[in-house]
Amino acid sequence: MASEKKTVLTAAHWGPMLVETDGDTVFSSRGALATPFENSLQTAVRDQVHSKTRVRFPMVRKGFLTSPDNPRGVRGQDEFVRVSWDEALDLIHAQHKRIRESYGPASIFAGSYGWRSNGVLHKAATLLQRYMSLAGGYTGHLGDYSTGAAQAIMPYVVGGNEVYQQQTSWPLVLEHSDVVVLWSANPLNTLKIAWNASDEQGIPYFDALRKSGKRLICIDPMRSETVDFLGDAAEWIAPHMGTDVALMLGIAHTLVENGWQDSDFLDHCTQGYEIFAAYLSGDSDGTPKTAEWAAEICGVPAAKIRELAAIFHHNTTMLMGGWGMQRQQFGEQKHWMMVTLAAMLGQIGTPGGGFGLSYHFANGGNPTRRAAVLASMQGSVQDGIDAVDKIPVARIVEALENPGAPYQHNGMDRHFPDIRFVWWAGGANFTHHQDTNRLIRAWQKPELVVISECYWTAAAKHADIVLPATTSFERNDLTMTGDYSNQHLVPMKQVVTPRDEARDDFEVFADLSERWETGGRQRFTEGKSDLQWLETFYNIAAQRGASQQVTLPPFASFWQANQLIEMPESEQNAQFVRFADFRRDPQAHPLKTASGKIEIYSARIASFGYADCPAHPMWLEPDEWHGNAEPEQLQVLSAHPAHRLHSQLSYSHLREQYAVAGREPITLHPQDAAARGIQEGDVVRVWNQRGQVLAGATISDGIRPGVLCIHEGGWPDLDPQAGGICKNGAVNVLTKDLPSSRLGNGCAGNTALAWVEKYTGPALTLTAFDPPPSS
Ligand SMILES: Nc1nc2c(c(=O)[nH]1)N[C@H]1C(S)=C(S)[C@@H](COP(=O)(O)OP(=O)(O)OC[C@H]3O[C@@H](n4cnc5c(=O)[nH]c(N)nc54)[C@H](O)[C@@H]3O)O[C@H]1N2
Ligand SMILES: Nc1nc2c(c(=O)[nH]1)N[C@H]1C(S)=C(S)[C@@H](COP(=O)(O)OP(=O)(O)OC[C@H]3O[C@@H](n4cnc5c(=O)[nH]c(N)nc54)[C@H](O)[C@@H]3O)O[C@H]1N2
Ligand SMILES: [Mo]
Repeated sequence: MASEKKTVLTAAHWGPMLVETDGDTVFSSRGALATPFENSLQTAVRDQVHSKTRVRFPMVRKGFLTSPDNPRGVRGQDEFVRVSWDEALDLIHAQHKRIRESYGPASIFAGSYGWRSNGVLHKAATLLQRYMSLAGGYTGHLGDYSTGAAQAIMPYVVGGNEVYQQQTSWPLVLEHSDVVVLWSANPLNTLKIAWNASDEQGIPYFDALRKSGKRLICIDPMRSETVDFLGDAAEWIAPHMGTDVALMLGIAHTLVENGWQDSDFLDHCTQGYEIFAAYLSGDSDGTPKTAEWAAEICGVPAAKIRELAAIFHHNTTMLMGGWGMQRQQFGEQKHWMMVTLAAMLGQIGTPGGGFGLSYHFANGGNPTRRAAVLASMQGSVQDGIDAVDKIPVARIVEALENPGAPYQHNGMDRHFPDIRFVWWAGGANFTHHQDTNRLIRAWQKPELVVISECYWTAAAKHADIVLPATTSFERNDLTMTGDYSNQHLVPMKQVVTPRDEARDDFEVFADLSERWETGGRQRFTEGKSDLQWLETFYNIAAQRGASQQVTLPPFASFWQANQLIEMPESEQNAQFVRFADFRRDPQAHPLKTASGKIEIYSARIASFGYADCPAHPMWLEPDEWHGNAEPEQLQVLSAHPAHRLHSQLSYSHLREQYAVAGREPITLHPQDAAARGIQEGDVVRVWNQRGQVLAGATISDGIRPGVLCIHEGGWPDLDPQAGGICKNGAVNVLTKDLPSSRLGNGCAGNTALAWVEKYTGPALTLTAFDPPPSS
């Protein structure tokens, strides 16, 4: 029941927020931390809670409900029928049991990748896996869509994944770096969020950089929001998409031409440079990787490439690598070559020099605090059975298509499981996966698809059973801010009562566990309510804090107070330099690589014999790129969006800030637009052999000619009556579903070509955010 207005403190991936509510209706929301840089995502709580796109009741696809053992109809084209929670859970339980007993635990895919909502208790996929561990195991996933290539290659090269590790601290970068290069990174967008809640310190550091007078260079086919933010302080260099390895090789070759490579560092701290050097000079393959050679491939003039080599060599240079360029075919080569270039410059392990792969994500480089760090819910119950098999996360469609087939992953011979039951909770796989039409075909194969969702996403519309989930504003939780900094501990108190029949994933899986003979609610919940779990996680934080001289108040008074706790700074951590010990004494502080050194050549990788991931960084021509485009084809860039997190918040008022002609915007260079008779605001059709979408034209010289950008995260809205065209502009309808390589099997969403024309067909009404037909 509505009562007095109050302000509740909570948090999302996009930071701590204050929400105005009467306990039933959300009126407004805003950031809770003092920062001069407004984060648009923080204004959408009202829409998140009250959206017409919410799933209101448990729903079952009609053709499934009529005969659950032998379903009729086509997923995605059927009506839905409202059922009670008990009916829905009984139905799931009976089918789950049948499938598990017939085909075993590996036939149940609960890998369920996705960004869910932030919080240490209500972790949707983790709770799903906890239930499945109690039921006897499941197939899980390996890696992620974000850094599938980089996180696979980096352990061979530098002994850790680098992408999720703390960076040389920002105060040192601001003090010591002369040159900062943002290579395929757009922090102004990507720092709006973190895996936990954002600590919101990242953009102020980039602001300080902008005002520092240092030389700033952005290498990106698109003039990103970051380039605009840095303004005159930065130079924008726009290579063809997917050609960064060639560009880096051209720089590396110039270093050698001038005798600028740091032989001392290469001798002491790296392994296999000579083999790479023979490739660089052309001794091993007959092609010297000169600046001129590189210019031909990447489209950056040779003189500029030589200039970059000189700038990097003569200055303390920090190469900040983002991840868009590794979400590509041969993505592994990108950061391997970047580390190789940094090694040749010889500045790795110095304050302000070297490379960093997480300055653009979760505010890497914001120094780690002395902190009381929260514990969080685990994905298995005591004596449960965890994942019995795992598939590389972005190979899900290949797995559905080829049950039992052999495949290679990171040096391992593996076989795809025979998946019969898919449950997704907390992910939007119909927007996040490549080649949507191929996904839709493969998606017909399982016997049962269950989706737990707050909203009618395309995945929900293609399910058999849809369970309405609460948003994080309808339940109690806790979070830290800063994936690296641990800057704050934040209460996430329930803001409003759950809408309609939405329930917490936690309660749903507890109820299903009660139906399982090995389970019982008791085994799933360990006899604890939500608040008792939160108190447990908080008390573990208090113990962890005690060892760092951080004292927390008792849980009850903390929970009552509706205030966040800021952790004290650590002077020592503010001086953190990545690889400093290794640089000082590589013998005493070896890296966790095969040789203990930075591997520019990897004997392990050589032993795998992968043509798509050779044993040292190498330029390889992608299947689809500028160099083999058919006439009129453009390269498809699917960068991460400014005003949402992937598909999350797509339905909110923030859409007004970017939608063009009511659809996802497509950025085209004036030359490419003019050649096609396209004007600002036109509806255009974008297509290739895999599918077609409508999008709204934005014409800008802020993109390299020959490249189009449609941001990832648009909701698919395929119209079977109109040739299957996507009316909203979901970019993954166009992208190719191929692995980065057999090493990482990462997402390669940024490797694709497509044609564009002005759309002249009948007007098609957007239905992406409408619930499906139901009875
Ligand atoms: N072409 C192309 N494709 C890409 C990318 C790209 O660059 N280009 N980027 C890739 C990357 S890096 C990533 S990380 C993925 C992102 O893919 P996802 O992480 O799958 O994307 P989200 O939109 O964040 O999906 C989260 C879903 O969880 C739901 N949800 C939120 N809270 C809860 C909850 O409490 N319970 C339940 N049951 N559900 C909840 C939301 O409504 C939403 O639908 O996309 C990938 N796809
Ligand atoms: N606001 C917001 N923030 C987010 C997200 C979001 O959806 N919205 N997603 C979060 C997640 S899960 C992740 S993984 C990170 C993603 O972080 P990133 O992967 O770094 O983000 P992207 O936008 O995919 O790519 C960064 C930049 O690389 C450029 N780029 C693409 N291809 C190439 C290329 O071939 N060469 C070069 N030089 N540049 C290229 C793009 O134009 C873009 O400006 O962001 C996180 N932060
Ligand atoms: Mo990601």
